[in-house]
Amino acid sequence: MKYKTFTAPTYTEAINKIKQTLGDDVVIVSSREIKRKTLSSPGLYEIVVEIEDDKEKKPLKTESDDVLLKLSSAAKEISSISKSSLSENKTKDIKSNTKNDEILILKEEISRIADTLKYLHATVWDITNKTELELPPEFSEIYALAKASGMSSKHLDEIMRLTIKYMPIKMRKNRIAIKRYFHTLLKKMIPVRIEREIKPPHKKILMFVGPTGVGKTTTIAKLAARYAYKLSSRHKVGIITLDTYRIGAVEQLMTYAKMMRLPIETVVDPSDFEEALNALRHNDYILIDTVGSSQHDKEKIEKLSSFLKVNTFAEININLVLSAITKYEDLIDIYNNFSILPIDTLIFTKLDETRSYGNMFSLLLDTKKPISYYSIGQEVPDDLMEANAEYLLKGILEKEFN
Ligand SMILES: Nc1nc2c(ncn2[C@@H]2O[C@H](COP(=O)(O)OP(=O)(O)O)[C@@H](O)[C@H]2O)c(=O)[nH]1
Ligand SMILES: [Mg+2]
Repeated sequence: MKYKTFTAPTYTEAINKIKQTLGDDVVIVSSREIKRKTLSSPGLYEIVVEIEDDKEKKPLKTESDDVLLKLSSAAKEISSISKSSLSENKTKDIKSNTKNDEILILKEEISRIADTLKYLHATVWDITNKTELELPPEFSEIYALAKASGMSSKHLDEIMRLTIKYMPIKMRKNRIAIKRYFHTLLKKMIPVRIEREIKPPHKKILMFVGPTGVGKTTTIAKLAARYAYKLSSRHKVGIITLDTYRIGAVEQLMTYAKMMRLPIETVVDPSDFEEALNALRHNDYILIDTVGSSQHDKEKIEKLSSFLKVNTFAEININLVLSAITKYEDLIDIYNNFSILPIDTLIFTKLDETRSYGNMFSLLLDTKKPISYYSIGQEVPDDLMEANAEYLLKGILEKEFN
């Protein structure tokens, strides 16, 4: 233990000096007035404090100090554990039973510390967004995985907070139980729209909207094939394309329609649209492709809403198509801009191009809209699957999947 002397004209000033240099947590050994203040000269106070050897070098505590401190104390723990296990090896007269027990305890302890280090490693890179969330080490692997999956920090922290609050204490020490708990919790949070095959005379009109290039046209081709040929019973499927702006867009869908021998109508304005719907009214499913638009192109999105005002024989179901490789903030931006249309369902595409699905999970949590399908590749018609929560969870909680 070392001592340090502080002097100042008053007792309060001396204390302030100590606080500034060493912080609040100091032990005062002695204090005395060396020189009394007079009219012509200031006084002099002396305070002696006890200091730890390395305390003086770190007067101001920052968040990164905090993380590093935790890191170093975890490292200290590791070294003391390995030391004690070494000295244990040297002691020959310990009963083997006790030894095995102790080794088990040590193993558990080391894995707990490894967890802490993993978590700290994840947070060191994230100091600017660091929250006050105190995370038990057993949660660190899940936290790091979910964070890396692109889930929003807001959601992740809240889920962690609630879990820590409500999870039974006994369960918290078991990492497998924690993982299972999370799996079940997140699964419950994912809204899925189960595919229901329609039965005549019911009809379904599905419109697909979303940014350019996400895979609307490809998904429509896959769905047309699915409804017409792949479900338990075959359905009559018609296609309408409103995507007449982009060169090649109509041809793309025309080619698919021709191959599948499905009727297709092209439409420019709302009055054509009503006609096209009527022309295809004998179909069970009518799939409508739209012009892709940037989420900032309000005019094009508003034009789409004018198509929704026409009279139809069945409600038009709006599917917002989004790509899995879009980050959460952009997904939200896209959703908000398209939400001038009455969005019913979400479809995610390009799940084959990433292994991080947390962004989609967060969007679902924010919008509460159900997902209906995943597009998992470019192959028409095969690379399409019905949405399910398990599939999304792989890209959030499974290390091997990433
Ligand atoms: N890897 C991958 N590519 C896809 C998927 N869906 C569509 N694509 C590709 O994305 C590109 C744009 O698709 P398109 O259907 O024309 O997009 P649209 O502008 O939204 O109609 C094409 O090259 C598609 O083959 C998918 O699930 N995975
Ligand atoms: Mg298209």
